[in-house]
Amino acid sequence: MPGPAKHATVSLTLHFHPLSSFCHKALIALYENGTPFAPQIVNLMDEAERAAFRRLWPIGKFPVLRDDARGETVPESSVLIEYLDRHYPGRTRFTPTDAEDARKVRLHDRFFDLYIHLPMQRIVGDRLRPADRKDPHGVEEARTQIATALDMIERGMLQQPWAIGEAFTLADCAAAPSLFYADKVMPFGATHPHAAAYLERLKQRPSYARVLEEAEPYFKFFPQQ
Ligand SMILES: N[C@@H](CCC(=O)N[C@@H](CS)C(=O)NCC(=O)O)C(=O)O
Repeated sequence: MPGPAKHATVSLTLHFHPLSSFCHKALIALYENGTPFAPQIVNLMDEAERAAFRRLWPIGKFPVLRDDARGETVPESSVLIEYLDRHYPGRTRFTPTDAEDARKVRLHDRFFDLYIHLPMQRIVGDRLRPADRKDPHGVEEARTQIATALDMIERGMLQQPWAIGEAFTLADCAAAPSLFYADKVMPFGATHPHAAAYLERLKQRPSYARVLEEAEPYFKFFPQQ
């Protein structure tokens, strides 16, 4: 189980699932700074758990962070990470204080979410559809989108370790799960060596290595085809 055991002083609860890519993004941020939190795995296949989760966040998508100390419910991975940075800061700062640097970080965060992560989800989602409800055109569009984005990453990662330079930021939290799962549906090691080396660095990062280790027992549920 990720995170420390729940005790009286832990005000943060993360509602998540270990296989969920957007939850990986939030977990990376929590593990980067050793932020104490109580992990709450949500099984969306269970009607009661799904209903309880939707009472917290009617959109029904995780991760969602509940902060009892501040009386806040914080959905949306990017917003959640900025919330942690503001109210529970640690050694790794996810959004730079300089406004121009922060703009670059947010642009890269949007880039990874919108042009790698969401199309990757679309491809995986199609694998879960019934045979007569497939969307080959949508999958083709998603593949083209990912290919374009990978070309951009390949050029961008020529000379720097992390998404916007020397510092690990929100953008890298977004990059890790999106590239990890994109590589599963559209392996890019042979075509995009710099993007692949970046993914390897992300996987070696202790925070993401821990997320992946904890997700390991669940990977058998990932649809391979
Ligand atoms: N924009 C959201 C996306 C979250 C999202 O898509 N979560 C997926 C798991 S990776 C989910 O909850 N899927 C369950 C569902 O849609 O029923 C974020 O950044 O947190």
